[in-house]
Amino acid sequence: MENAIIIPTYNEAENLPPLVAAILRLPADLTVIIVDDNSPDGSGMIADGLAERSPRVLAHHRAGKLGLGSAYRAGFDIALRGGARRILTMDADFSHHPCYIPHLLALSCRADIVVGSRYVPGGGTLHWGPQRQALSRIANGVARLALSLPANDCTAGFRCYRRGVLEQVDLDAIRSNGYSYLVEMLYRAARLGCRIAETPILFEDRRHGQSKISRQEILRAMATVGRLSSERLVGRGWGPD
Ligand SMILES: Nc1nc2c(ncn2[C@@H]2O[C@H](COP(=O)(O)OP(=O)(O)OP(=O)(O)O)[C@@H](O)[C@H]2O)c(=O)[nH]1
Ligand SMILES: [Mg+2]
Repeated sequence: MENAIIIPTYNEAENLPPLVAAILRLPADLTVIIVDDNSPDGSGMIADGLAERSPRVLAHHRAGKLGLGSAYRAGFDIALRGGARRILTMDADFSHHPCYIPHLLALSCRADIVVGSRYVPGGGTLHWGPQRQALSRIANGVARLALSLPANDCTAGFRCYRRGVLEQVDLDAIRSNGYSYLVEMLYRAARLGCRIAETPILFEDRRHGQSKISRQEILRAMATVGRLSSERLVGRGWGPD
């Protein structure tokens, strides 16, 4: 496979078929890797059906809801083993529109990681209330400043990684599992000197189904930023011996 796109799913039965169809229509050599966590709504069976109909779709099943970070990790392993040179990640709910994929791929000629970003000129969120907008902006601002991340949207899951990034970053050392996985991945890649570029996207509200973001998840993400920033200070010799 030349390029792989990892789609983690948990209860995305209504979104998955039209999303995969839209991706397969794109003029790009893409293999879709669906990582499903035994979704109660049958997304896993739908993924199997899609994989039966197209050799460009792979379905990977896990026993239960094991978290977004480890779902990416499982997908990365499959993509790397399959020889993919570029590995994308995206949500299954159409918040990340497939129309941006060719642009992410094109930009990855110039950068190690390309982020589909809400927070660069031309990007944004559609149909979000003021509370969610504020929460996302604050979380991003805190993560970016505390960790000196070279990106405006560090919690975005719409990304294109060059293969070398996933080979260089010690994936086993990433301790976060939920949404903070995205922050930790960017942090570790930036520390290794990876070049990060952003391209604007309009992030839409999910089409069907429910969000899996919980209050607990947000607290965990804040704790991750705290852990990484103290790791950074200790690394600079500012912490205890
Ligand atoms: N395999 C797997 N996928 C997950 C898990 N948690 C979330 N996902 C998927 O990860 C993607 C992002 O999750 P969402 O619930 O859409 O979170 P969000 O996009 O931040 O929030 P909303 O857009 O408001 O729903 C979706 O495709 C989910 O189905 C998990 O534990 N395992
Ligand atoms: Mg979503």
